Amino acid sequence: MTKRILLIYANEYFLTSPVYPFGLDIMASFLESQGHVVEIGLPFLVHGDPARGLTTMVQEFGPDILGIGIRNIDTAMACDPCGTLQEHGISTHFFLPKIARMVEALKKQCPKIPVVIGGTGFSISPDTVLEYVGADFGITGSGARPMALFTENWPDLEKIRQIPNLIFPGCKDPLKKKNSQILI
Ligand code: B12
Repeated sequence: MTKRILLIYANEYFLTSPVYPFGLDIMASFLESQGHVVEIGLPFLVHGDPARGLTTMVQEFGPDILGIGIRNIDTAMACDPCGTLQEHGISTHFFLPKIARMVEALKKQCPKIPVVIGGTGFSISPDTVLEYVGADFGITGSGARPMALFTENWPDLEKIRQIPNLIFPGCKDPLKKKNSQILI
């Protein structure tokens, strides 16, 4: 059955140093080849308030499933003069608070749309990032095939929980977190 998937590039740094969403593009091509309708959304680009940017996109596109690509957790710089997180003598720009606010706004607007997160930023520390941003599911490593399985099987939770590399709140299977494929 054809489903509508909105893939969100949650990369605020994209505005400072533009980096194309290659990962989401690969996923979109694969999902389209399986007969689904996919759109890539850039909420940081279209709206000063990314949470409102996202909710507007959701209203316009009407997705069955929402995927969020988290490329960066922070700038990986310990002495960032514009750092938003200043602790233990370091200053870095921390990207997750705005992503958590996007998920919160979406959950208020459409609580039934499942939110799946992925991307290198997420895969660095899957449990912690999943909990921090409040998403329903996370897929570590390469996302195209697991996301297609998710799309095919949603909303059958029993089948969804068998998907390789997929985690969810309370998931206790350590293998799910170790199976990630190397990205490059
Ligand atoms: C190449 C690279 C760069 C190049 C990019 C060049 C270009 N034109 O694209 C340059 C040097 C410019 C760069 C800059 C930066 N980078 Co860089 N970069 C990388 C690197 C090595 C590869 C990224 C890549 O293109 N991967 C290939 C694509 C196809 O894969 P992908 O996007 O990850 O997508 C796959 C999966 O992640 C997953 N996926 C992705 N999205 C989603 C969404 C869902 C829903 C799902 C289920 C799955 C999923 O499926 C995709 C397909 O398989 C990674 C390390 C790595 N091994 O990934 C670091 C990495 C992403 N970069 C990092 C950082 C920090 C940065 C900078 C912030 C550094 C800085 N201070 O300037 C900037 C940010 C730039 C920006 N605008 O985002 C960190 C991020 C970690 C963190 N601490 O947050 C990484 C992980 C390196 C590291 N180990 O520290 N980077």
